[in-house]
Amino acid sequence: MNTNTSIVVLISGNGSNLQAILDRIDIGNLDGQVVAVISNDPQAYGLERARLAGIKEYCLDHRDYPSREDYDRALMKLIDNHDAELVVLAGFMRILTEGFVQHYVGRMLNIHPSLLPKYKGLNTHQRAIDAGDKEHGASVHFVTPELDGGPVIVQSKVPVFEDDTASELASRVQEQERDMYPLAINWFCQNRLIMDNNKAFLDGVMLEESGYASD
Ligand code: NHR
Ligand code: GAR
Repeated sequence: MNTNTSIVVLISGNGSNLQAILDRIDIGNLDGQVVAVISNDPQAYGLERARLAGIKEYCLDHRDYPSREDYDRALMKLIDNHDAELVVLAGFMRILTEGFVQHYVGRMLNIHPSLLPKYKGLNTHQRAIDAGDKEHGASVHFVTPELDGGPVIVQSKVPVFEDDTASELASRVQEQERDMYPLAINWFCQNRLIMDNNKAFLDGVMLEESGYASD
């Protein structure tokens, strides 16, 4: 069943996750439509990707707003103008205020480049290398007011090699992201994925701390 969920994607940079989502929709493997792409950074290449795909793209530069509250209010208005049913953070680099998050709670997802609960926040690849971790990865989670603290939906692991640089490790992680994010988004669009009581449920089954089918 094609539910054709309306999705707004928030980006700050390259937009390779955005591209993976658009590609998956194109080939008919994701039951949603991206109705708008919004970046906080005018330089974001992801805006060009949206343009090329014929999707409405907006830049809402946080530097034009006096406070986070003002910025988030404008962002919320823009998103709600598109009747978004799902908000997808795809490399979005601004922390969102509690009021904003509450407005979308249960219908906002993020992909974070670490095996949560490890390495919340920024610079995750270097932190995994510095800690001598043998494995690293990415997590898709529901966004809650606690930064990178919402319930995990799915994780994917990659090995860390001894001579890895942060950018080599980031590329390995991003290869996994391209598959796992569209997968989780599709679950949401098919009404199979919900958040209740700060827990994620897939097909009515509560997901464990590390998400779906992780080892
Ligand atoms: N907001 C809330 N309330 N909860 C989450 O879980 C969020 C969120 C906003 C963004 C993505 C997150 C990530 O996956 C995300 C999750 C930005 C920062 C950050 O420190 C941290 C985590 C994430 C995104 N941003 C700086 C800030 O002052 C700016 C950094 C920059 O511009 O380079 O907002 O990692
Ligand atoms: C991705 O690796 C994503 O996990 C990470 O940024 C990259 C964005 O790539 N997200 C964060 O660090 C969020 N703070 P993309 O712009 O090519 O999708």
